[in-house]
Amino acid sequence: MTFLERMSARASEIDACLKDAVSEFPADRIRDGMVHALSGGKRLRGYLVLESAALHGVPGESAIWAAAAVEAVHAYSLVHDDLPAMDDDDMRRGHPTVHVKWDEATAVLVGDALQALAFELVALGPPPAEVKLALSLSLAREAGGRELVRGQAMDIAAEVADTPLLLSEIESLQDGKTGALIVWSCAAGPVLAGKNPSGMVRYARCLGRAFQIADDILDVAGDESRTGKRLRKDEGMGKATFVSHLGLSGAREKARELVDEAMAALAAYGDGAEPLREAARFVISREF
Ligand code: GRG
Repeated sequence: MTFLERMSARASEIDACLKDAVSEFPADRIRDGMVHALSGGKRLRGYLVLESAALHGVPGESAIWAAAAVEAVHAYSLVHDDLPAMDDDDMRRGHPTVHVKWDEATAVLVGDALQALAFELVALGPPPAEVKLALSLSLAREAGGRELVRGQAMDIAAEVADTPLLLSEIESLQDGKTGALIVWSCAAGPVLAGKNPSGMVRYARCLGRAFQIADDILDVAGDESRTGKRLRKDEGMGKATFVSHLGLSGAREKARELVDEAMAALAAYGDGAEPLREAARFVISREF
């Protein structure tokens, strides 16, 4: 099976879990918006949950809830990021964004509902209560004002800053905006297994940074029909990125170094970590 086939098989499992969860909501426009926002996407974060879980001997039926949960948080963050008050995008995953298809109030509420759904999913899963508590606490920390929201706020502030951000500030911004959910996803496997997550966290930090650099490169050199979202926006919006700092070839080189570091973090895990190695190769070669 190729990596893309494996990621797509994992995506089908995650989609089934999300579909079941959302089908229990009242049939209204918020539910329609949730279904819309959850449709499509690579499910890379959910894939990382399921593969880090498999690597630690956790069965798929225990890990699927966490995989669906992180995809619900990710979908919420995209809906809110697309709002006119943030990145102001009209296309996501090849379809109109939620506020374009409905309106801004609906998009705010759909995002709110998706974020709450994530914690419901973690709580509903079969793992022992203390494991679910650890997952909820870490998800609240990664998705909240310490990480994801902090990174997004820095990203918005950088657009109007008088001086360009330092490279270390760009890293901090991106570790929050992009890295936090990737770190949570990779740590979920060892947390579910009651093991130490530090090796997975090391891998995830490098993967998250490489993933974001690839995203910045796609903004400059990608194809909208492949990414399903608008490109060539970063420069006009004054975004602080690795490409704005290092140029295209410098950013590509940096992404390759990060993937090497991610691979080194997996060295102790043996052959079972191959699906995670493939994810690292994918993040910098991807066209979507
Ligand atoms: C609103 C608190 C808040 C945060 C928003 C999602 C986000 C943070 C910003 C979107 C812009 C951006 C470049 C985010 C970095 C993460 C990223 C590259 C998201 C897209 O992830 P993919 O490519 O998307 O995995 P799919 O659609 O495949 O799930």
